[in-house]
Amino acid sequence: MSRKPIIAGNWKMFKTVSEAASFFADVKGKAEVDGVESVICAPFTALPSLVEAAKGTTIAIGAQNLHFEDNGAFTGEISGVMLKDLGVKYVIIGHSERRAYFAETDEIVSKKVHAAFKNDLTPIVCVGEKLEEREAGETKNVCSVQTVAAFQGLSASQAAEVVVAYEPIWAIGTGKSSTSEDAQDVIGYIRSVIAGLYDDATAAAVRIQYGGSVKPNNVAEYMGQQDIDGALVGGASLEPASYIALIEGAK
Ligand code: G2H
Repeated sequence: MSRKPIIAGNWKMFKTVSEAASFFADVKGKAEVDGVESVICAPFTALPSLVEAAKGTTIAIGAQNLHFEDNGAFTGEISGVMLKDLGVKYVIIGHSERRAYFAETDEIVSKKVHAAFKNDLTPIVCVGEKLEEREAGETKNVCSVQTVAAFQGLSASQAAEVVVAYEPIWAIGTGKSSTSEDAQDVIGYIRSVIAGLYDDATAAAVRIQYGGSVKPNNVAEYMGQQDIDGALVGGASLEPASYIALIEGAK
């Protein structure tokens, strides 16, 4: 089963509309290479203009969150219906920053994954262990629990479309990255968990990214591992030259 590599920039809470436009103008035509899917996950405010700018390019635009209801009295929230209407293709769900700072539980993550599919959005579901969990030898157990919850109630055809991002929390924005061998070990295990939930063919179709201090100079090393299909990248996705280098490095 050949899986198309996917590099997704997670801009987090960075870039105004004009900064996003300037970035896109710089990467257009350059962060587009055969055989690698290029995704920019931007703040909500920048999504309409980015979707417009990305028309006719191979760069997909993603959001970083959604509410699990389609609409309602949820002040400040954005729904899958609204993202679909904009033309957004991907949505990050369950990033560790949302789990830590916004009390997102596995149950909420599952509801959001269903809301994404209901609105034709492809979820990029984040899983990963805290430092103390790693030190306690709980990495695989934590990733298994989070993965099982995220796939809860999905059909095999939906499951095959999910993008999983394995992000060890201690490696996020710290400059400390997991070795590619360690990342492969956990990601291979996550794939085996998905095989247990469905079957080998479904698990073989799921794209699993590594995330956590990925840079242009280490992306190829991760991509060289058999189960690693791309990267979810924060800091190094914010500068055009760096983002282009990440896409080039994933070829
Ligand atoms: C992890 C990652 C992007 P960074 O959060 O999801 O950020 O690449 O800055 O570690």
